Amino acid sequence: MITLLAGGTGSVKIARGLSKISEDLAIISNIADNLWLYGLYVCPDIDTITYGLANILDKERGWGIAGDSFMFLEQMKTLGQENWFRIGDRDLALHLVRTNLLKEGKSLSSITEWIRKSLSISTVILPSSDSHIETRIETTQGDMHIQEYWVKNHAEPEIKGIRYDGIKEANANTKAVELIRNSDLIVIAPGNPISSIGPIISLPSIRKELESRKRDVVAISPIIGNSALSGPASKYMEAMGIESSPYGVALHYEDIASNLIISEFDAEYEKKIHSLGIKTHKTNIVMQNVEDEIQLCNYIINKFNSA
Ligand code: FO1
Repeated sequence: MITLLAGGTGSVKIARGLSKISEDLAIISNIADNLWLYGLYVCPDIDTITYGLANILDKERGWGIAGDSFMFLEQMKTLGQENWFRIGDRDLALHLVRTNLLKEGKSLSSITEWIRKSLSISTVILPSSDSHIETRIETTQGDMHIQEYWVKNHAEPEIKGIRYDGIKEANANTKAVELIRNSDLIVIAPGNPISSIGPIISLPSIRKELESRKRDVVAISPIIGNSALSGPASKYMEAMGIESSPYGVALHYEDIASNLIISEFDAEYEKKIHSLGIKTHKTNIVMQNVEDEIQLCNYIINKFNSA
């Protein structure tokens, strides 16, 4: 059994690849980029993984449904509403259903389970917590929700700090903790270490379980050289005082992972990473097509899940 810790756009390729190879895969999904919009509860990372596994994801954008239209959003603009966060017409259905079920008192995890079954997804998708946790970016232009920083403000304001509001009060999903305890292999997706994986591994019971399973935890670097494979990972890492490099990634996961998969071009970082007690494994980590996804996933399974 394999458990994957995942964000959204940076994690969906490995999620899709592993789901094709392993019938016994479960995904623990980040929830700290969730937001309330127009009275709807939107869960971008859960939805990106859901659409990716249902084969309806817009692969070019990395979020939303392929071929979706945005007429609802145009009408919202006509009605004087902000429209910087692009909810598609078909995507809207999921947010409506989820919000209604939440209002009926259902938990986010039971709703996510119901949705993935409705879309005939065999891989289990588990929110890391049923509580609301929110990544806030403190900038020179004020304190804002991560989506406001990334989508509305195009990651332009200077970052002063990043925090996860609600993390202290939140309980980790007990099923997620059990999954980590019982899996043969735990994979950390090449998602953003601060905004995607950070809020999952900062939940104390998940962190504790990962620490005790460290030997079976393998992380995939989202950084090659000093650059992120996608999104603002470098920016957030530097803002948190973490070097943007495979070594910085290793430092961030030092307590919870014993293996790090890095690019074949990053041999220069190996010695420093080994000094942390983390083994390195070099292969192609750029997934440009389905073949690349399968290649990386086969590499992981053959190397770490042969037991
Ligand atoms: N990302 C954008 O850059 N612009 C958008 O307008 C946008 C809309 C959106 C709608 C639904 C959804 O599930 C995701 C969406 N995303 C959008 C992606 C999202 O902002 C981030 O990429 C993830 O939250 C990163 O973890």
